[in-house]
Amino acid sequence: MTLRSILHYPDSRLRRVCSDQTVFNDELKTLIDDMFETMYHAKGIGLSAIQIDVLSRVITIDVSKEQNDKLILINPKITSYKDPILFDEGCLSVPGFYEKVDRFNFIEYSAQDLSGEYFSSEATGLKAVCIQHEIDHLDGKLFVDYLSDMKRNKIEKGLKKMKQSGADLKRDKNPYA
Ligand code: QAP
Ligand code: CO
Repeated sequence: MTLRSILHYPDSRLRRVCSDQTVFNDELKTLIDDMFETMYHAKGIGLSAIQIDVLSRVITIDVSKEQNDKLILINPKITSYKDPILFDEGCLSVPGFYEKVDRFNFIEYSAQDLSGEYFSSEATGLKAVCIQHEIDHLDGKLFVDYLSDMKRNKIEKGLKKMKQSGADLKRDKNPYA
């Protein structure tokens, strides 16, 4: 297992569109192991491969407190949305910043698993929002795109200052937020 480094907004590499994952081999298993390790280490609940600079439609999620409820989504698609909700969201690529985003509280989705098998399921609340957030990443989209120019600029400036100062981007509270 290897910790991978996470790209940070406004890195343009986060703006690319990811390709379908078409091979289900040991290399994919290693990628997913590394993604969980990287995500857990950073105290995240969701990570998309593009955030570690891999351009495949691969997502790891675990919204449990105990970090023992792994969900792997490969080539996921949301098939229905219900119940609009305003949800306070963050992102491992935007450390220290949280803002409210328009999402849906219930979704149905389908995806492939580690062996390439198709499955369908549904999700509510935090898990549903996390899936919507992570699928956005696969299309080069970030939660900051939903915010006002003012809020987005504030976040960009804050992250820049933080990088200049060499502050620990993993910290829960960003002094520049
Ligand atoms: C997406 O984000 C998400 O700023 C996943 O200092 C987040 O795992 C969906 C994190 C919230 C729904 C609600 C962020 C960790 C983790 C930070 C994450 C930080 C440390 C974000
Ligand atoms: Co994110």
